[in-house]
Amino acid sequence: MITRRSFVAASAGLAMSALAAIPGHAQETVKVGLILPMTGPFASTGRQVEAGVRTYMAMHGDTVAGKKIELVVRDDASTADQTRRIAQELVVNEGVNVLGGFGLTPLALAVAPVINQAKIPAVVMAAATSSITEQSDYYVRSSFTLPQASVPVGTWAAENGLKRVVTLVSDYGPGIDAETWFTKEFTAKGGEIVEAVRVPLQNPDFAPYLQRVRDADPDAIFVFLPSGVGSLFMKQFADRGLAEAGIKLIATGDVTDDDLLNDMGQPALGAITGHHYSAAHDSPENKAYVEAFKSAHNGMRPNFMSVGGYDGMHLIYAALEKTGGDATGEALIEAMKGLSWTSPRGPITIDPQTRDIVQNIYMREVKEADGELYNVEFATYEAVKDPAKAEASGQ
Ligand code: VNL
Repeated sequence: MITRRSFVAASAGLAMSALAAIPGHAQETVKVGLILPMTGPFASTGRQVEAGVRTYMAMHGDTVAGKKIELVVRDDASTADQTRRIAQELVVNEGVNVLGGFGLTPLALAVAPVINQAKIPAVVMAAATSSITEQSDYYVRSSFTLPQASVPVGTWAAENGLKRVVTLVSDYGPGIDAETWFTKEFTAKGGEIVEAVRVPLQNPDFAPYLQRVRDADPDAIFVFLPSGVGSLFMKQFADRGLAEAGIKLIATGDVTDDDLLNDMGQPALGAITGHHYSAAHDSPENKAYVEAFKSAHNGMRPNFMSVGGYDGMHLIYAALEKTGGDATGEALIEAMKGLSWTSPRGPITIDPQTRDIVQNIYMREVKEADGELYNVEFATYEAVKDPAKAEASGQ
């Protein structure tokens, strides 16, 4: 006997399965949840990543494989507890298909339990400690790693007459990575580390450390500081007279961040850095990117964080195209592995084994052109894999 209640239940079930049978119907929209520091000391990173993502969507539209891409942006104020809480909320209440963003390493690491449970990809667009992508099979990276950027600086330093170097890094994941991998490469090629200084991530005062560096009288100082902190360092570097003392500044490009470089002024001139992106990179893809980015963002200059956002969005679009619009987590993460494309930074690939990015690292010098400061590229190390993982997998 068919009761009214069971009839209603049966037709509701039928309606549900009928909907599911229409290809893509229940999934017309693919939701991308971006979690970024939009306030606090690392707000410039949030602003740049979001602007890179939005520039990608402005240049490539908001429909992929028949799906409309919807962006949800949330501020975690650089607090890992918030990152995790927001990730949970985005998965449960918003039903996001992909997470992205993550301005600093501890913020990226905070979402591992969430993505493991939800089985959805987290595109690491900014954070850059090598080991992040090893903490879950659902991480994939569009930024860079510190070992990847630091080894070429070590090679360059050893091959260009620098013998005695002091290292100075922020005392957390990416800083330790930078110190470890620069040192490994530089000492293997005959260089000597005179002193290794680690400064706190929060509110660093460089003056006392810089006095010590000056006293040690090295040929150069190798520096890693997260994006946003370089201006203060540059000012104290100049105030302490290190350049006049003949101490050369070498660094990863985080220190001469394109967003802040013009404000650093004269003291930054001549700094030698290794990195994956410069606003001055000479390619048609980059010219188009810089122009679109600036015109949509009041003339703001894109930095390396912005291309992490831009390419992270490309990764999501290209994966959706490859799956024919299937936005389930497993399908997307599988589709992301091995993708290659030409970014504004140059050619890049997602290593299918590690889900980490393989890219060129450029050596650059800060120079003045048309009244502005730029990181001008002068040498290229091609298709650099994250060296920390190449070693782990015996490559
Ligand atoms: C990190 C690495 C953050 C490089 C950065 O800027 C950076 C990180 C905020 O992994 O925490 O430039």
